[in-house]
Amino acid sequence: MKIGITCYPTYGGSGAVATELGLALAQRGHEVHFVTYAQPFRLVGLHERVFYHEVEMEDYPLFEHPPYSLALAVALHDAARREELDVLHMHYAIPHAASAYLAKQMLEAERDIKIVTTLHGTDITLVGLHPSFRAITRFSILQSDGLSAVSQFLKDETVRSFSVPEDRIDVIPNFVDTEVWRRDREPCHRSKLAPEGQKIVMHVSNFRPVKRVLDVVEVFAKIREKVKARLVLVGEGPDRPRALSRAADLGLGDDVLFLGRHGSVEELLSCADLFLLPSSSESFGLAALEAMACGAPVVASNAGGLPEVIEDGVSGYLFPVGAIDEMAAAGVRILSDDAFRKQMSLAARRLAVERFSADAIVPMYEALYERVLAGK
Ligand code: GMT
Repeated sequence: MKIGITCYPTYGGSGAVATELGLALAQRGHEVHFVTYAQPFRLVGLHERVFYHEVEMEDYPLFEHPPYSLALAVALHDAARREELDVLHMHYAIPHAASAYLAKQMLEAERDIKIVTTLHGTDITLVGLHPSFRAITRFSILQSDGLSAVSQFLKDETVRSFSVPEDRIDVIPNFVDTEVWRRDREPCHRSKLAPEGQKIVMHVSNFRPVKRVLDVVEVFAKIREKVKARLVLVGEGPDRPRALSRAADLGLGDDVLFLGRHGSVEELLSCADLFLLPSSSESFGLAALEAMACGAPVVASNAGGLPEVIEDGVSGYLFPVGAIDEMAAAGVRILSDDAFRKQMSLAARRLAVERFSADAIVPMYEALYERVLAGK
């Protein structure tokens, strides 16, 4: 098959999954064309059957808000015609599904190109619900030939909030490359991250309010009262200054390390002893899955699709949003008992490999493409 993929190319789980999917599909013999405004951040190196088309934007003084959705529609239309694409696979509904719909209409006289849209999270639970987007989000979802959601939670939310018929949405969970995301990779940064042999607590996100990074700092402060540990924060975003200042107020000093954005998160996660994800909402929690694949137990909130990823008491612990004391107590339990931590680490890795490997998940997308191409 020839597949066009559009995603947000900068940091973020949906762009990461879309890129990993494209690479995995190319490895399985398909031709993949990324159509995005910048090179997807996980698309590094040269890969057979993988191509990148940049969306060109005209910078015209009249455009206070340049119409990216239209430029994307044209780029999708052009790529589809030139490369004879079979399927346009849109990751994150807004505005990608609407742009793909326009491209499909522009091509209509020649042929019927199929659109698959994967719903990722706030396109359904937050942004898509805003009155300025709701109608177009629903319309473009319903116009897609195939739909997938990354968790049952997200499917249910889409059915509830947008009245999309249940049988129109497949649940296809996110996946990880378990060869890349694994424990004890070389180079291992343990000695740099925790030079005095401290336990390593990690959090990776885009530091948006939904991630509750202040809770990460509060939980860590309580853990540190009982266990010699360091908190490694990876990523960048609006709540970073608040987290920094809270860490300073709590007197955490050098025990909190802000690394900012990092190109090889797998190298860092492979030496994490505990991962924290206390988000207020999370349709899936790709970062938690990546941590599990790296053998890090996860303490997270019992929100959204996280219970579909983390098995409570097996690969980590789940608590109500904001339950800082309980999260800290679970963290202390994991970090202060080596045998118990090892057991949880192995279970986390096993779950990631058994349920969320590329081999388990990519065929589900292939089946979805085949179904829409067959007009079913
Ligand atoms: O929807 C978003 O907030 C952005 C999106 C992203 O690009 O990071 O995150 C969502 O998609 C990820 C990949 O499927 C999921 O792992 C995240 O849980 C989800 N974020 C939220 O639901 C808040």
